[in-house]
Amino acid sequence: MKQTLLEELHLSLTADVPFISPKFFYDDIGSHLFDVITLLEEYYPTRTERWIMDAYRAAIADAVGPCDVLLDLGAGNCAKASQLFNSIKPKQYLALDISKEYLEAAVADLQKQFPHIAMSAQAIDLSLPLAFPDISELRKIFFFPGSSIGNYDPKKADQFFTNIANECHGNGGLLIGVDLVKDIETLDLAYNDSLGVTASFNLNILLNVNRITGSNFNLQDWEHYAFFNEPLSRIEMHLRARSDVEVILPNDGNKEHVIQFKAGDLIHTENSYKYTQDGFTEKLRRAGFDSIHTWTDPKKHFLVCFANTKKQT
Ligand code: AVI
Repeated sequence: MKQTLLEELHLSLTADVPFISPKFFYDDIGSHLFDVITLLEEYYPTRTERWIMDAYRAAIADAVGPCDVLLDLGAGNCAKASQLFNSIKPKQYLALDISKEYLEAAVADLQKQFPHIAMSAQAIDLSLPLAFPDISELRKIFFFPGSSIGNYDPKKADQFFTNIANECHGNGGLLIGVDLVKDIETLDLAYNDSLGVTASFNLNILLNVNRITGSNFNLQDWEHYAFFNEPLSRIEMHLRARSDVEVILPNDGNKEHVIQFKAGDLIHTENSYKYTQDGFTEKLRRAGFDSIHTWTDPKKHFLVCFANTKKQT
Protein backbone atom coordinates (compact mmCIF):
# COMPACT_ATOMS: atom_id res chain seq x y z
CA MET A 1 0.00 0.00 0.00
CA LYS A 2 1.30 3.45 -0.92
CA GLN A 3 2.36 5.44 2.12
CA THR A 4 0.93 8.94 2.38
CA LEU A 5 3.24 11.87 3.10
CA LEU A 6 1.52 12.19 6.46
CA GLU A 7 2.30 8.55 7.35
CA GLU A 8 5.86 8.94 6.10
CA LEU A 9 6.47 12.02 8.25
CA HIS A 10 4.81 10.40 11.23
CA LEU A 11 7.17 7.44 11.05
CA SER A 12 10.30 9.51 10.48
CA LEU A 13 9.59 12.03 13.25
CA THR A 14 8.86 9.35 15.82
CA ALA A 15 11.84 7.13 14.81
CA ASP A 16 14.61 6.50 17.39
CA VAL A 17 16.75 8.95 15.44
CA PRO A 18 14.15 11.47 14.20
CA PHE A 19 14.58 12.63 10.61
CA ILE A 20 12.74 14.45 7.85
CA SER A 21 13.43 13.46 4.25
CA PRO A 22 15.18 16.30 2.37
CA LYS A 23 12.50 16.12 -0.30
CA PHE A 24 10.34 18.15 2.15
CA PHE A 25 12.70 21.13 1.74
CA TYR A 26 11.26 21.87 -1.67
CA ASP A 27 7.91 23.53 -1.14
CA ASP A 28 7.49 26.84 -2.92
CA ILE A 29 9.47 28.87 -0.35
CA GLY A 30 12.13 26.14 -0.02
CA SER A 31 12.62 25.98 -3.79
CA HIS A 32 13.15 29.74 -3.90
CA LEU A 33 15.50 29.65 -0.90
CA PHE A 34 17.53 26.95 -2.63
CA ASP A 35 17.80 29.20 -5.71
CA VAL A 36 19.23 31.90 -3.43
CA ILE A 37 21.71 29.42 -1.90
CA THR A 38 23.08 28.75 -5.38
CA LEU A 39 23.91 32.49 -5.70
CA LEU A 40 25.91 32.65 -2.45
CA GLU A 41 29.64 33.20 -2.50
CA GLU A 42 30.17 30.39 0.02
CA TYR A 43 28.11 27.86 -1.97
CA TYR A 44 30.71 27.01 -4.63
CA PRO A 45 29.04 23.89 -6.25
CA THR A 46 26.62 25.72 -8.57
CA ARG A 47 29.01 28.28 -10.00
CA THR A 48 31.83 25.71 -10.28
CA GLU A 49 29.61 23.30 -12.17
CA ARG A 50 28.53 26.14 -14.45
CA TRP A 51 32.19 27.03 -15.04
CA ILE A 52 32.94 23.43 -16.08
CA MET A 53 29.86 23.25 -18.33
CA ASP A 54 30.87 26.54 -20.02
CA ALA A 55 34.58 25.81 -20.30
CA TYR A 56 34.01 22.36 -21.81
CA ARG A 57 30.73 23.02 -23.63
CA ALA A 58 31.93 21.69 -27.01
CA ALA A 59 33.69 18.65 -25.55
CA ILE A 60 30.62 17.78 -23.46
CA ALA A 61 28.28 18.13 -26.47
CA ASP A 62 30.66 15.94 -28.46
CA ALA A 63 30.70 13.21 -25.80
CA VAL A 64 26.91 13.33 -25.36
CA GLY A 65 26.18 13.05 -29.11
CA PRO A 66 22.67 13.21 -30.57
CA CYS A 67 19.87 13.75 -28.07
CA ASP A 68 16.27 12.81 -28.84
CA VAL A 69 15.06 13.43 -25.29
CA LEU A 70 16.74 15.33 -22.49
CA LEU A 71 15.34 14.06 -19.18
CA ASP A 72 16.09 16.62 -16.50
CA LEU A 73 16.04 14.86 -13.14
CA GLY A 74 15.30 17.32 -10.35
CA ALA A 75 14.89 20.16 -12.84
CA GLY A 76 14.12 22.92 -10.30
CA ASN A 77 13.95 26.18 -12.26
CA CYS A 78 15.24 24.39 -15.43
CA ALA A 79 18.06 26.95 -15.76
CA LYS A 80 20.86 24.39 -15.98
CA ALA A 81 19.24 22.33 -18.71
CA SER A 82 18.34 25.43 -20.70
CA GLN A 83 22.03 26.38 -20.80
CA LEU A 84 22.68 23.10 -22.65
CA PHE A 85 19.97 23.50 -25.29
CA ASN A 86 22.13 25.34 -27.80
CA SER A 87 25.01 22.84 -27.65
CA ILE A 88 23.20 19.53 -27.06
CA LYS A 89 20.15 20.43 -29.17
CA PRO A 90 17.54 18.08 -27.68
CA LYS A 91 14.42 17.41 -29.78
CA GLN A 92 12.36 16.91 -26.62
CA TYR A 93 12.81 18.14 -23.07
CA LEU A 94 11.17 16.39 -20.13
CA ALA A 95 11.51 18.20 -16.80
CA LEU A 96 10.99 16.07 -13.70
CA ASP A 97 10.86 17.33 -10.12
CA ILE A 98 8.92 17.17 -6.89
CA SER A 99 7.46 20.69 -6.76
CA LYS A 100 4.71 20.62 -9.43
CA GLU A 101 3.66 24.28 -9.53
CA TYR A 102 7.22 25.57 -9.48
CA LEU A 103 8.23 23.18 -12.27
CA GLU A 104 5.25 23.89 -14.50
CA ALA A 105 5.83 27.64 -14.25
CA ALA A 106 9.52 27.21 -15.13
CA VAL A 107 8.76 24.96 -18.15
CA ALA A 108 6.05 27.33 -19.42
CA ASP A 109 8.57 30.19 -19.32
CA LEU A 110 11.23 28.14 -21.07
CA GLN A 111 8.88 26.98 -23.80
CA LYS A 112 8.47 30.61 -24.88
CA GLN A 113 12.24 30.95 -25.33
CA PHE A 114 12.67 27.61 -27.13
CA PRO A 115 9.45 27.06 -29.10
CA HIS A 116 11.10 24.42 -31.38
CA ILE A 117 11.75 21.98 -28.48
CA ALA A 118 8.79 19.84 -27.37
CA MET A 119 8.60 20.31 -23.60
CA SER A 120 6.71 18.70 -20.78
CA ALA A 121 6.84 18.73 -16.99
CA GLN A 122 6.15 15.82 -14.69
CA ALA A 123 6.04 15.88 -10.90
CA ILE A 124 7.95 12.89 -9.53
CA ASP A 125 9.42 11.87 -6.22
CA LEU A 126 13.05 11.08 -7.00
CA SER A 127 13.39 9.34 -3.65
CA LEU A 128 11.10 6.53 -4.93
CA PRO A 129 11.91 3.91 -7.62
CA LEU A 130 11.69 5.73 -10.92
CA ALA A 131 9.21 4.93 -13.66
CA PHE A 132 10.06 6.71 -16.90
CA PRO A 133 7.83 6.95 -19.97
CA ASP A 134 8.52 4.05 -22.37
CA ILE A 135 10.53 5.73 -25.08
CA SER A 136 13.16 3.01 -25.44
CA GLU A 137 13.71 3.52 -29.17
CA LEU A 138 14.75 7.14 -28.62
CA ARG A 139 18.23 8.24 -27.56
CA LYS A 140 17.73 9.47 -24.02
CA ILE A 141 20.14 11.70 -22.16
CA PHE A 142 19.54 11.81 -18.43
CA PHE A 143 20.71 15.05 -16.83
CA PHE A 144 21.33 15.04 -13.09
CA PRO A 145 23.34 18.16 -12.23
CA GLY A 146 24.07 20.06 -9.02
CA SER A 147 25.39 17.08 -7.06
CA SER A 148 21.84 16.04 -6.20
CA ILE A 149 23.27 12.52 -6.22
CA GLY A 150 25.14 13.58 -3.08
CA ASN A 151 21.81 13.65 -1.24
CA TYR A 152 21.34 9.90 -1.85
CA ASP A 153 22.79 7.31 0.47
CA PRO A 154 25.65 5.59 -1.40
CA LYS A 155 23.71 2.30 -1.77
CA LYS A 156 20.68 4.14 -3.14
CA ALA A 157 22.96 6.02 -5.52
CA ASP A 158 24.27 2.64 -6.81
CA GLN A 159 20.69 1.46 -7.38
CA PHE A 160 19.83 4.72 -9.14
CA PHE A 161 22.83 4.38 -11.48
CA THR A 162 21.94 0.77 -12.28
CA ASN A 163 18.37 1.84 -13.17
CA ILE A 164 19.60 4.65 -15.40
CA ALA A 165 22.18 2.40 -17.10
CA ASN A 166 19.37 -0.08 -17.85
CA GLU A 167 17.09 2.70 -19.10
CA CYS A 168 19.77 3.79 -21.59
CA HIS A 169 19.48 0.45 -23.47
CA GLY A 170 22.95 0.96 -24.91
CA ASN A 171 21.67 4.16 -26.53
CA GLY A 172 21.95 7.32 -24.46
CA GLY A 173 23.67 8.21 -21.24
CA LEU A 174 23.87 10.15 -18.03
CA LEU A 175 25.29 13.66 -17.73
CA ILE A 176 25.88 14.22 -14.04
CA GLY A 177 27.56 16.72 -11.72
CA VAL A 178 29.00 15.72 -8.36
CA ASP A 179 30.68 17.57 -5.54
CA LEU A 180 34.19 16.39 -4.64
CA VAL A 181 35.90 15.94 -1.27
CA LYS A 182 37.94 19.02 -0.37
CA ASP A 183 39.23 20.96 2.66
CA ILE A 184 36.79 20.99 5.56
CA GLU A 185 36.65 24.79 5.88
CA THR A 186 35.33 25.23 2.33
CA LEU A 187 32.76 22.49 2.92
CA ASP A 188 31.62 23.87 6.28
CA LEU A 189 31.21 27.42 4.96
CA ALA A 190 29.10 26.23 2.02
CA TYR A 191 26.50 24.91 4.47
CA ASN A 192 26.88 27.65 7.12
CA ASP A 193 26.68 30.78 4.99
CA SER A 194 27.02 34.19 6.61
CA LEU A 195 23.60 35.46 5.44
CA GLY A 196 21.88 32.51 7.09
CA VAL A 197 20.08 31.45 3.90
CA THR A 198 20.95 27.78 4.42
CA ALA A 199 19.70 28.08 7.99
CA SER A 200 16.37 29.47 6.69
CA PHE A 201 16.22 26.72 4.05
CA ASN A 202 16.73 24.11 6.78
CA LEU A 203 14.19 25.68 9.18
CA ASN A 204 11.58 26.11 6.44
CA ILE A 205 11.25 22.32 6.29
CA LEU A 206 9.38 22.56 9.62
CA LEU A 207 6.86 24.99 8.13
CA ASN A 208 6.29 22.53 5.29
CA VAL A 209 5.85 19.69 7.79
CA ASN A 210 3.33 21.83 9.73
CA ARG A 211 1.43 22.43 6.48
CA ILE A 212 1.35 18.74 5.53
CA THR A 213 0.67 17.21 8.93
CA GLY A 214 -0.99 19.99 10.93
CA SER A 215 1.86 19.78 13.46
CA ASN A 216 2.87 22.83 15.52
CA PHE A 217 6.63 23.14 15.13
CA ASN A 218 7.66 26.63 16.22
CA LEU A 219 10.75 27.93 14.38
CA GLN A 220 11.99 29.84 17.47
CA ASP A 221 12.55 26.47 19.19
CA TRP A 222 15.03 25.19 16.58
CA GLU A 223 18.41 26.09 15.15
CA HIS A 224 20.34 25.11 12.04
CA TYR A 225 23.28 22.74 12.63
CA ALA A 226 25.52 21.57 9.77
CA PHE A 227 28.99 19.98 9.80
CA PHE A 228 31.25 17.75 7.72
CA ASN A 229 31.28 14.17 8.96
CA GLU A 230 34.72 13.19 7.67
CA PRO A 231 34.62 9.41 8.23
CA LEU A 232 31.35 9.21 6.26
CA SER A 233 32.46 11.88 3.77
CA ARG A 234 29.23 13.82 4.05
CA ILE A 235 27.86 17.15 5.19
CA GLU A 236 25.11 16.49 7.69
CA MET A 237 22.31 18.98 8.25
CA HIS A 238 20.20 18.82 11.38
CA LEU A 239 17.73 20.96 13.29
CA ARG A 240 18.70 21.24 16.95
CA ALA A 241 16.18 21.94 19.72
CA ARG A 242 17.13 25.18 21.56
CA SER A 243 15.25 24.06 24.69
CA ASP A 244 12.92 21.24 25.75
CA VAL A 245 10.17 21.17 23.13
CA GLU A 246 6.83 19.41 22.85
CA VAL A 247 5.41 19.02 19.36
CA ILE A 248 1.89 17.91 18.60
CA LEU A 249 1.61 15.75 15.52
CA PRO A 250 -1.98 14.99 14.51
CA ASN A 251 -2.63 11.47 13.27
CA ASP A 252 -4.71 10.45 10.26
CA GLY A 253 -7.51 9.22 12.50
CA ASN A 254 -7.72 12.53 14.45
CA LYS A 255 -5.66 11.15 17.34
CA GLU A 256 -2.76 13.35 18.34
CA HIS A 257 0.76 12.22 18.99
CA VAL A 258 2.95 14.31 21.27
CA ILE A 259 6.69 14.18 20.55
CA GLN A 260 9.04 15.32 23.31
CA PHE A 261 12.43 16.73 22.39
CA LYS A 262 15.09 17.64 24.96
CA ALA A 263 17.30 20.72 24.51
CA GLY A 264 20.07 19.73 22.10
CA ASP A 265 18.08 16.91 20.47
CA LEU A 266 18.48 16.68 16.72
CA ILE A 267 16.22 16.10 13.75
CA HIS A 268 18.36 14.92 10.83
CA THR A 269 17.28 16.68 7.62
CA GLU A 270 19.96 16.03 4.99
CA ASN A 271 23.17 14.27 4.05
CA SER A 272 25.26 15.64 1.24
CA TYR A 273 27.92 13.09 0.27
CA LYS A 274 31.20 14.24 -1.22
CA TYR A 275 33.09 11.85 -3.50
CA THR A 276 36.59 11.45 -4.82
CA GLN A 277 36.85 11.41 -8.60
CA ASP A 278 38.06 7.81 -8.65
CA GLY A 279 35.47 6.65 -6.15
CA PHE A 280 32.68 8.21 -8.19
CA THR A 281 33.72 6.89 -11.61
CA GLU A 282 34.15 3.45 -10.04
CA LYS A 283 30.53 3.63 -8.84
CA LEU A 284 29.38 4.44 -12.38
CA ARG A 285 31.37 1.52 -13.78
CA ARG A 286 29.94 -0.89 -11.21
CA ALA A 287 26.44 0.16 -12.33
CA GLY A 288 27.20 -0.91 -15.91
CA PHE A 289 28.44 2.28 -17.55
CA ASP A 290 31.47 1.33 -19.62
CA SER A 291 32.42 4.65 -21.16
CA ILE A 292 32.96 7.61 -18.84
CA HIS A 293 34.16 11.11 -19.73
CA THR A 294 35.09 13.51 -16.92
CA TRP A 295 35.68 17.26 -16.64
CA THR A 296 36.69 19.24 -13.57
CA ASP A 297 37.71 22.77 -12.49
CA PRO A 298 41.28 23.91 -11.73
CA LYS A 299 40.79 23.51 -7.93
CA LYS A 300 39.15 20.09 -8.44
CA HIS A 301 36.16 21.15 -6.36
CA PHE A 302 33.51 19.65 -8.63
CA LEU A 303 33.22 16.96 -11.29
CA VAL A 304 31.03 16.62 -14.37
CA CYS A 305 30.75 13.16 -15.97
CA PHE A 306 29.10 11.78 -19.04
CA ALA A 307 28.60 8.04 -18.66
CA ASN A 308 27.11 5.75 -21.27
CA THR A 309 26.71 2.10 -21.98
CA LYS A 310 28.23 1.02 -25.28
CA LYS A 311 26.92 -2.48 -25.03
CA GLN A 312 23.27 -3.46 -24.72
CA THR A 313 22.44 -3.98 -21.01
C1 AVI B 1 20.39 19.91 -3.76
N1 AVI B 1 21.60 19.53 -3.03
C2 AVI B 1 22.62 19.03 -3.96
C3 AVI B 1 22.11 20.56 -2.14
C4 AVI B 1 23.40 20.07 -1.44
O1 AVI B 1 24.39 20.80 -1.49
O2 AVI B 1 23.40 18.95 -0.91
C5 AVI B 1 21.08 20.93 -1.10
C6 AVI B 1 21.59 21.91 -0.11
N2 AVI B 1 21.48 21.78 1.18
C7 AVI B 1 22.01 22.81 1.77
N3 AVI B 1 22.54 23.60 0.86
C8 AVI B 1 22.26 23.07 -0.33
